Amino acid sequence: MHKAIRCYIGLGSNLDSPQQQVARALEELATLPGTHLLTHSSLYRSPPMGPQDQPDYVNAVALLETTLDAHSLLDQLQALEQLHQRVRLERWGPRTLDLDLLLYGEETISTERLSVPHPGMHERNFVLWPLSEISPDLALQDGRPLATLLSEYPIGTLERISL
Ligand code: A4P
Ligand code: MG
Repeated sequence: MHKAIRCYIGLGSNLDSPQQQVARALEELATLPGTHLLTHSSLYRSPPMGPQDQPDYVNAVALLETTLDAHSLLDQLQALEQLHQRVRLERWGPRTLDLDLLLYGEETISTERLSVPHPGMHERNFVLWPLSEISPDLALQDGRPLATLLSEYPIGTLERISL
């Protein structure tokens, strides 16, 4: 048993009723072993980053407290993706559910399966803005305050759609 660690999960979906996929995934995160869902952001809609010939995304960020180690948590996240019948086709392509481990406590992790902090998180407004809703005072590992990143990656076409 590990001590409880706070971690942030980025959720994304752009297929098969994305809003429901994300809402359901939030409920499922709350049922993971050794894990509590502390809070989550609103849901946000945004145009796709990457290939443009795919539907808009719905994104959210959840804050968990878990006794799972980071790789066990990744196993659980991938099992949830499978539950949502995610099929991996192309990089940055459409998906029913994408669960990214954004931050795991203060840890920096670099293994074949896992890069934490998630490499793209600090330059994606669909991660930064939901994150700021639940943890406005957060600073990244390199010391940069979230508030600074928000000014660099403005809300733009990201649209808050529900609580
Ligand atoms: N992996 C390594 N580190 C992590 C981590 N911190 N969290 C590995 C989760 N997984 C991590 O992931 C590939 C491998 O990354 C996994 O097997 C895991 O071992 P994947 O999700 O199957 O691959 P992918 O989704 O095709 O690539 P990637 O880079 O994860 O895509 P992203 O970065 O998730 O981007 N536009 C909008 N508006 N909103 C979105 O949410 N998402 C994407 C996908 C593209 N465009 C988007 C959005
Ligand atoms: Mg991913």
